[in-house]
Amino acid sequence: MEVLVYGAGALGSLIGGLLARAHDVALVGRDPHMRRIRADGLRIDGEVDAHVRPQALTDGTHRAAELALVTTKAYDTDAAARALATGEYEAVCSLQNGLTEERLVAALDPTVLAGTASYGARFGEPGRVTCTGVGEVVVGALSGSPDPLASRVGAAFDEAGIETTVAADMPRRRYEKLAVNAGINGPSALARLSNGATLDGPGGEVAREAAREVARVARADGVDLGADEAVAAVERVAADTAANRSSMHEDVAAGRRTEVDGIYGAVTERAERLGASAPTCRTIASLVRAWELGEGVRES
Ligand code: KPL
Repeated sequence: MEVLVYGAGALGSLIGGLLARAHDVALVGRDPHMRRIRADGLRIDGEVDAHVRPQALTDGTHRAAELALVTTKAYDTDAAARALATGEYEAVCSLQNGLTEERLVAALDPTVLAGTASYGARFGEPGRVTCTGVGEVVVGALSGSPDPLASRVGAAFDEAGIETTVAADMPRRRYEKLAVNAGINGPSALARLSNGATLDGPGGEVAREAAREVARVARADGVDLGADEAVAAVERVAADTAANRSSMHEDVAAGRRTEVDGIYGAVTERAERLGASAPTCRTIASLVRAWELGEGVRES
């Protein structure tokens, strides 16, 4: 399959690199990472060892492929959609944090699939990415109905050695992933703790409450996600990635803008629209935004 991976951060580089073991992959990212991949290929180390040679591009406009995978930070979704709108794809699939798919649907003609990836990835140096945890990918239609395109994408991932589930319950899985991100990312970034230590310490109750709030918003949106299920998902992911730092913790440690709007903004906007309350998520969002303002990586 021809795949364009839009966003060559840690996860995009890892998934793109794994797919390149079996498919014709073009990665879109920034220099010097792209320049190094063009010169020496992409090296994957850690729990997977591979050296692959995907095409490395710094411009994703006017391309064609069967599948475009969107792996940018949530705040770069609109820019990704503008670039992808100039190309030709049969399907577009998001593997991002936050509920970004609706923004892709609004801007693009091809079918937009929802996806989640539970792989751990850390960006090392240009041309190299470390796999800190082998996970799985889940893809499916946004509507939650069985979808032949999702099955083709799932088969292509499997062919590349990536364990993949083609799910017919993506609406619930998207909210469950949002609960995991809302539970772990903000508290771990604010406390500067690993995922496991975040849940084990005083931040654990904040994390669990944030997850319960996401489950409440999901139910207000007609999606059957119980509070206990959401908390169990947070606890499971925190245990599976106990030694890892969340992506928001990495962003804060590096003095970078975070995905606060993509994750907590999505929860609080939906909560407001659907008449559900999410005060813990709102508080976490305010604290992270206050940090971003103080750091000068946010305008207002
Ligand atoms: O997706 C993640 C992230 O760090 O953004 C989790 C699941 C919380 C793993 O750390």
